[in-house]
Amino acid sequence: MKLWLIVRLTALTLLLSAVVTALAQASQYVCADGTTFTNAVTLYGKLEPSAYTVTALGLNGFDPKLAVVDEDTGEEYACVDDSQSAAAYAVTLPTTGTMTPSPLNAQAVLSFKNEAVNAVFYIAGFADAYGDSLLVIEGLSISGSEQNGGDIFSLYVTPFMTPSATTITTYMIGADDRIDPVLDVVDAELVVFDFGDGALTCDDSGRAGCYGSTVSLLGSSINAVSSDDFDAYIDLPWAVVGLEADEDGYLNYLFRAFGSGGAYTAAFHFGTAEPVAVIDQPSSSVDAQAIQWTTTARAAFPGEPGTVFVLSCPPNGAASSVWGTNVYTDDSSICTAAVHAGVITFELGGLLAMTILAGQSEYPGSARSGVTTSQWGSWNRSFAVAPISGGGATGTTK
Ligand SMILES: [Ca+2]
Ligand SMILES: [Ca+2]
Repeated sequence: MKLWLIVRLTALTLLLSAVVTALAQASQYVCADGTTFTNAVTLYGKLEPSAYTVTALGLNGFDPKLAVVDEDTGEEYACVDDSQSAAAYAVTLPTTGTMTPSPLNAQAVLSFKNEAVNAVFYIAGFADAYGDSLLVIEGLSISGSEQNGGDIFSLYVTPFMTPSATTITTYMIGADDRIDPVLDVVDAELVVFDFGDGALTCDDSGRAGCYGSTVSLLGSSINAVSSDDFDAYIDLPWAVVGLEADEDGYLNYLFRAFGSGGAYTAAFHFGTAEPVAVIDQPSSSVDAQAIQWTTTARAAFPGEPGTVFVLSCPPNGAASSVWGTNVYTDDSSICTAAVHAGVITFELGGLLAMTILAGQSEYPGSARSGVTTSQWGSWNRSFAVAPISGGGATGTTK
């Protein structure tokens, strides 16, 4: 298990020389029948010999499709869009509410008889649409005590997930009377992350010992499985996702249990949205608008969410106030936020692409690239920044 994870992380370092491009390429898959997954959300996990049911459900009308592929051999186990078998699938979870049964759900039944499989799960929208979905894997189990490890699933965080208003929430629901689930977000050494606002672990949601703000899962359910208040979930703020993903691009979840283990269901709730602009052209040909280090989006750049501005910060800048991480309040200094995001430097300034985004419910602060940003609660408009090739000292991705 641990070895497999290290292999995964090692493979990723090969991609880091061209982060944005590599991420975009890695999120695509074409099925044997020609079905194309563009801007797919990708999940990796090891499946022991057993039977599994994998279901991708859409929220708010999102129409998901699902492919499951063998990471080692490339064998395609499933490529499905609308599955009659999942049309009546019922889910009630804190972050999804009670989901409306839908014939648009995609479902694959898998069976591995002899040896474990390193599976890759691709989830994308019909006609490349963006939206919210829930991926459910039934048939999983933990054997032995927690000291004997657990199951690792790695979610690949792609650029088009970052601007989504939906946080990434992962559930571990006990499927028998024995198991007491425990869920962690870990690094390559299986050490639980802690960015200073609490370890990324959850034993029983709604109680102390569970990261962030959660409620009990008693009353929740997935398909035929009713949840109880020993079950766990972790709802990650975007800032935490960004901090972790900057290091390796993956969110690595460790599903484990206290005591003797047992059967469980894993579920991942995530959303996708239009990517933050990455403009690929020489800096000399970019028509950028010059701004100052104190300039804010609120004061200088009206526009609807999705509007992109190409801007230029002068050299020898000084920090001004910024709230948030990756996604910033619109009254933050644009240039300072770009330094924090690693797009430009104070010394050299440089070019950046700013995308206006919708309001967020939370803007966590963090210290990065010599800039410490502040935390803020709900704010009605925000922005993200992205590099322009050739534009800044540290923003170049080529
Ligand atoms: Ca579908
Ligand atoms: Ca528990």
